[in-house]
Amino acid sequence: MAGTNARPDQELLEKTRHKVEEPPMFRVFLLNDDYTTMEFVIEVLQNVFHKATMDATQIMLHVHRNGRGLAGIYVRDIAETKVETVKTMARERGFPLQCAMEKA
Ligand code: TYC
Repeated sequence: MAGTNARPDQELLEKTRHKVEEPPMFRVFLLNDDYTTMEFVIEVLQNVFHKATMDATQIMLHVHRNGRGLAGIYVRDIAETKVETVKTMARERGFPLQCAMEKA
């Protein structure tokens, strides 16, 4: 029965294509505090968010001066894991560094 379908293949493909949606994205922020060292924040931005040293330094200084700063934008699962990783690393080192996520 191949080729007897009333709907042409191209039409099927186009209808399918419209159904593809991007996943919701989440912004992950670092928050400023008075006790976490600048070196540790840079280390977090390099190791967890894969920032180059200069970018990590700029983001850390932005957080220090403005209260919070964007570390990255990810799908929900990845964002949640980054937030947990930062909190665990900070706790292990005795720093109060806070990390939060919000829908982009
Ligand atoms: N404010 C901290 C200090 O002066 C540095 C700091 C920067 C802490 C960014 C947290 O997310 C942060 N040592």
